[in-house]
Amino acid sequence: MATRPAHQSQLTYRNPVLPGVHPDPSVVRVGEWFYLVNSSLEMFPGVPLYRSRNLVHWQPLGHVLTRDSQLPLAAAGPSRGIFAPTLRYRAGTYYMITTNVSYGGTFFVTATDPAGPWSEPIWLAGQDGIDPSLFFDDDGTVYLTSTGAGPGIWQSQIEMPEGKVVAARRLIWEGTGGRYPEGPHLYKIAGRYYLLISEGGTEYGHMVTIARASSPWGPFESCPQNPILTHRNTPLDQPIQGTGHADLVEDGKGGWWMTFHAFRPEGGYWHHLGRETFLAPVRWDAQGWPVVNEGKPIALDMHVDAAGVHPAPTTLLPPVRDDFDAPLGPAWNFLRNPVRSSYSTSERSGWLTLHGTAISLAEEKGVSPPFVGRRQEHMRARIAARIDFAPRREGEEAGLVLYRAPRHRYEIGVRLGARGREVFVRQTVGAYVSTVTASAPVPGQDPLVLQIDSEPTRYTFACGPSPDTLQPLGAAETRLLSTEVAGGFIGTYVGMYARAPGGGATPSSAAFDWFDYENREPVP
Ligand code: 6LW
Repeated sequence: MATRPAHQSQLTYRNPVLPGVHPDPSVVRVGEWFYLVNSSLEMFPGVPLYRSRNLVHWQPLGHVLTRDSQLPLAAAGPSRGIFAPTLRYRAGTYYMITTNVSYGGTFFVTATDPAGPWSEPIWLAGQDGIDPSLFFDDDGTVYLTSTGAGPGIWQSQIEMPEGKVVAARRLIWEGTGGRYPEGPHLYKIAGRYYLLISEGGTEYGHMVTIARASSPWGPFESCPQNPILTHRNTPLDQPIQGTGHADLVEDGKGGWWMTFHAFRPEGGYWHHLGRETFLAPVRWDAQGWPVVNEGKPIALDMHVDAAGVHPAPTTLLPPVRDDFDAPLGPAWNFLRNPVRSSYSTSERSGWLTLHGTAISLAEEKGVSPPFVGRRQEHMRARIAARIDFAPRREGEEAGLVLYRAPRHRYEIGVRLGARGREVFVRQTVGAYVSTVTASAPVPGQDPLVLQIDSEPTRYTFACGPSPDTLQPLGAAETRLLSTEVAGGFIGTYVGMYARAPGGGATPSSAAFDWFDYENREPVP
């Protein structure tokens, strides 16, 4: 059993280590690098991939699923598509296994360089269930562990490279009695097989439990301290809730760590940024069971003994402004499979051009509206864009959107009103309410700056000819974009959109000069 070396040092870091919607993290170490993936649901490209030298500062490497052939999302409604992935490495090959719950089910892809290219999917027909994980035993045997035919954790033995099933699936552990045993990962640690899972559902009752056995098939003995991580009984003023869906990693220097997701409610039982990736230290006790964060609740500001990681920051803060001088970087996502002809960074050099179509943000599936967005990662942020848009027809509009779901979104956009061009704020909350809550004339054709100021419980909107001449356009509640209101598994995105419902004539296109995303969290 690995123990911490005596020469420990203090590591101070801030949770979440990947803020904004980064659910179901899975982590692997290869040499000096850690790699981490998350679920991406209905967003394209799929499965964001990060690397780090210290588990705290993560650098985006792009996405695992970058081609339509790997990621058919047409049928993916809100919060469907790609569920929890697992990332593993074996003998020069990286494996990412996940489930497209909207098409095809469970599949894996491989790469020799995690930055890609990744292979075409190898579909595992008949492997129903979610949250697949791979474990490569020392003798080369490959186990596929997931949810399955009934409650509990199921496992089969497969053979690479094609994932052929060589030992049929069977139930290996039912968990400790919590609902939805899921998110399993099997490890061999100090000669024993450990099965880490989550139970209780991905809400306030979420928890992480563990069991061990001398064989990968069990019988599994539950850890007497289960759940080894949960915030289900912490007071609501505890800023972190819903801790679950974990993975374990050894840092190469004797230290162990757990990545998991959790969420941060604001103003009551509401969280609008989705499930975010957190990090906690793990110690093994004298009986060989893992102790997460010394059994204490997880904090936003962590102070831990850490010999194995380098506390010095290794990543630079991403720039505030995207000038669209280059093709869109890895922060940007589309809804389902994008219609490529709707987007261009070359048509007008230094601008992002969006060609509106009849497809609106209200569409649930089957089509992809012109939308390009990024995660809202911070409770406090300034989001702004300079837009050149002179609509010629009624119904055409373009602007910024806070997008949580087709029926849960706020737009600050530009359109033709009864008396000419106007800027408006529209709040869509549920199936029956979609209201313009503010509008103001913006005559002429000059470019405009649209801005959203985000605070923990409120967004405020503003518009003007330049960033220092903005006029307010009212406010909206963050909680109406929360998981508790909107449902689903994703978090809030902020992006640019365009719409042009009229068929036939060439629609007015919208061009964005720049997009700012400025983190305004207080510096600790
Ligand atoms: C994921 C499941 C879960 O597959 O949420 O928190 C699902 N747990 O394990 C989708 O993100």
